[in-house]
Amino acid sequence: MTAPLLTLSSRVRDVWAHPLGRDAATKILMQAGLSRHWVDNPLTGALRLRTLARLGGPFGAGAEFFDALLGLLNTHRDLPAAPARPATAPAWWQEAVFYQIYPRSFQDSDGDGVGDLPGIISRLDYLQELGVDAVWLSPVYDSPNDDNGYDIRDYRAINPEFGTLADMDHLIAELHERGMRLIMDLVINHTSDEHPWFQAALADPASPYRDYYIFRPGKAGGAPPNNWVSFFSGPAWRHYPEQDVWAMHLFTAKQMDLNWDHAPMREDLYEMVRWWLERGVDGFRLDVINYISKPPALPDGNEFVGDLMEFTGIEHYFTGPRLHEHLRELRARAFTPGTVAIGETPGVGTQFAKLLTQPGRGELDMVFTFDHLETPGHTRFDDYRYDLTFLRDYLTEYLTDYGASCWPALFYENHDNPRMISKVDPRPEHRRTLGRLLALIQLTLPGTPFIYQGQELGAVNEPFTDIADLRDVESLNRYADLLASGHGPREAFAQVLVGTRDHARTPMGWTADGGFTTAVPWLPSPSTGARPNVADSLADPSSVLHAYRDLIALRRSHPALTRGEVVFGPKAPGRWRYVRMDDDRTAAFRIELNLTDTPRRFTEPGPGWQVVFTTSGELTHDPGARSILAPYDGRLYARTHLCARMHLCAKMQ
Ligand code: ISL
Repeated sequence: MTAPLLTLSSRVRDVWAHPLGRDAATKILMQAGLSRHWVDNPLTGALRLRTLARLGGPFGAGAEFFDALLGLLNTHRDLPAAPARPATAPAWWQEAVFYQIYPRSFQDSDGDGVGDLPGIISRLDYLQELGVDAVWLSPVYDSPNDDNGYDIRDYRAINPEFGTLADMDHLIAELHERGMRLIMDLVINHTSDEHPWFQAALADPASPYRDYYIFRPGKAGGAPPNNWVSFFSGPAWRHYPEQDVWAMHLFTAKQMDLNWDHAPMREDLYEMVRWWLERGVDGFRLDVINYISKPPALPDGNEFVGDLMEFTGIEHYFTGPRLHEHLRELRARAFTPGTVAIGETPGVGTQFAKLLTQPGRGELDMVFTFDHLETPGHTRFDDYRYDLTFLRDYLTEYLTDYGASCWPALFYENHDNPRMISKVDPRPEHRRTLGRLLALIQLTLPGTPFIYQGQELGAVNEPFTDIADLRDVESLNRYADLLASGHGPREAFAQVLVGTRDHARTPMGWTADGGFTTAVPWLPSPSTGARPNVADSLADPSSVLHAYRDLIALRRSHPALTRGEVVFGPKAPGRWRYVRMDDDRTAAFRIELNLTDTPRRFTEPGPGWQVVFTTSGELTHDPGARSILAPYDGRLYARTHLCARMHLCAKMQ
C-alpha cells in the first residue's frame, strides 16, 4: 500500500493520512500545545496546503517550508500495515529485561580510573541477581575517544583501556553461561577520522576508500557544501584545506559520516557485523541508524524545519531516501536468525517507527524514539520540571497505536540523558518514591524495558560545580558556543549543567565510598558518598533497587506482564490506571499511579484483588474503599487466585 503523491493542492487531512505527515503534524501540534483535533476536524482538515503556506509565510512556514515537507512526504510513500496480533511465540528479546552498561563508568578492575571488561565480568552476579536477561554494552571498540567510543577507529579491536578481544570473548561466555545475552553498540553511520578507511580516503583522492565517505567541494566563497549543522555545534562539514575539500560529519569533527550509497563500503560493514555475530554476540543496538541515507544532491536544509527539529538539514537524512532499502539489506546480509536489531532513531515519530519495525518488513525489531523524553516545548537543556502526566498521555497513545502492530522499547534513561528522577522532581525527599514509581511503570507496561546503569539505584543528576568537571564533547562544545555568543561563564555553565550527558556517565555507585575504582575516576563525581549505592540499597528492603529486583521477578513469574494486552483506564487528573490482561482476557494485574507531588483520591479494587507492590512499601488494602494515593505513590494489585504462583505474593505471606 502506498500513499498518494501530495502537492500544494492536497489538504491537511491528506497529510494526516500520510505516516510521515502525521508524525510531522503531531510534532508541531505537541510543540504548540495543541490537540490533534486541530487537524482531524473537518474544517481544518479540508484546508489546502497552499492556503496554509500563505498563512504560515509571515512565520517562516511559507512555500519553501511546504516544498520541503512535500519533498519529504513524497520520498516515503509506504503505508504501515493494519495491526495484526502475531501468531508466533514471543522472541527472546520480547520477554527480556535489558540493562545498558556504559563500560567507562561501570567497574574499573585495574586501577586506572576507567571501567573495563574484566570489571564488568566481576559484576555479572549483581546483574543476574537483579534479574536482567540481556546486557547492552555501549561501544568498547578501539577509539580515540573524541565521543567516548562512538568514534570507532577499528571495529575488530577492543579499546586497550577496556581490555582485549580475549576479555570480550570471556564476557560473552560468562554471560551465556548465566543464560544472559549480550548486544553491542553498532556505530555505522560514521567512523573516527582515525579509522584506516578515512585515513586512506584522505591521503589519496583516487583511493578506493574515497567513496566510503562523503567528500564534496565547498560553495563559492569558501562556504561548506550545504547549511547542515552538526549535532555537536558548528557546520556538519570539516574543511581539508590542502585539497580544498569538505567531508561530512553530523557529529564531532572526528566522526566522519560513511557513504551508504557505496556498495563496497556496505559490504565491509556487513562482514564486520557477521564477524561479531560469529563471536557469539546476540544482536546490536544500532547507533543513529535512521541517519545513514543521505540524498546524493545534499540540498540545503529548510530553516523553519531546522528550528523546529533543532538541527538544520535534518529533514534530508532522518528518514533518508534509501533508508528502508539499506536496513533490509543490512538485516538480510549481516544478521543471523535469532539475533536482535534495535535501532536508535532520533527524530522518528510513531508512524514512521512502524515502517521500521513492523514484523515482516525485514528491517528492525525495535526502535528507541525520543519524543517522550521531554515535555513538549522543551529541550534537554531547558531547566524545567518534566510532567509525568505527559508521559502517561504519550505512552497511552504510543502503546495503543504503535503497540498494536510493533513491539515497543521502554526506557527513560541512557548515556545521553540526565537522570529521570531529577527531571521530574529533584527534591531529595521524593527520590526513593519516584525511583520506585518509575520502576513500577517501566516494568508493568507492554514492551521491552531497558534499564540504564544506576537507574535501578534511583541515581540522580550530579552536582557538578565547574565546567572543568565535565568531559562530554557535546557539553564542552556547547559551553564554548555559549561563551562565543556573549554569555558569561556562570550562565553558560548553568545551561550546560541542566542537560549535560555527563549526569548519566558518573561512575556506578557500588559502596558508600564509591567502589568503582581505587584511582581518581575519569569523570569527577563530587557527590560520591551521598549517592545511592548498591551495598546500602541491598541492605534496605524499601530501596529503589529492591523495587527493580522484585518487579523484574514478578514480571518473570506471570506472562500477563510481558505478553498480556494492556487496557488503559479513563483519564483522571494526575493519576494513571491500567490493567494487564491474562490470555483468557480477564484482568490479571491492575496498576494505580499518582503521577504528581500532591495526594490523589482513588478507589481501591474490590474483593478478588490483592496488593502486591507499592512504591511506599506499605501493603494494606481495603477492598473497594475510597483511599488516598500519596505523592508519587504507585500500587500494583494482582488477582488473588494468581498470587499462589507469584514471587511477590509469596514474599508477603
Ligand atoms: O545527545 C544528543 C545530541 O543532542 C542526541 O541527539 C544524540 O546525539 C543522539 O541521540 C545520537 O546519539 C548517539 O550517537 C551519537 C553519540 O554521541 C551518542 O552517545 C549516541 O547515543 C554519535 O555517535
